[in-house]
Amino acid sequence: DAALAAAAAPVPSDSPTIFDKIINKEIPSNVVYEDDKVLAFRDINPQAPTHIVIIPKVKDGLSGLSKSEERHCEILGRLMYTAKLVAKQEGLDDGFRIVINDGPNGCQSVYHIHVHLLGGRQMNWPPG
Ligand code: DGP
Repeated sequence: DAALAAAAAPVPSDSPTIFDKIINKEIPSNVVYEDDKVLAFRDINPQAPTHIVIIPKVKDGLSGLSKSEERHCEILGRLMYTAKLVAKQEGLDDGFRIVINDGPNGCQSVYHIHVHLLGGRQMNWPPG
């Protein structure tokens, strides 16, 4: 029936996510950087002493990096550059790591593109 079909349907990748609520301040977050294009806030489940999530305020189809198109190059660069700004702001002068998880194999859980900024401890390679 219709309800069952709806339940079984895959979530459209451009559906709103929890990050829209964070952008709209409908749910609180610990914002460390914000401008007209991007928002950076502390991860709710930190994997390092510093763990910040950096997102575009407008998703524009970017549920994940795998959905990016050439028009997204500017915002993708902005996300990277913001990681550098926030790393400096957080005093990560001995280095840091940025991560973009994509899709099920990448362990992506929120389908609104985001860059993880991790620092404050020695990172390992290869990552898990
Ligand atoms: P990923 O697994 O790459 O999709 O990362 C999503 C991250 O978002 C994950 O590390 C936890 C974080 N996160 C999810 N929900 C919330 C939230 O409501 N608040 C904050 N601050 N972080 C969240």
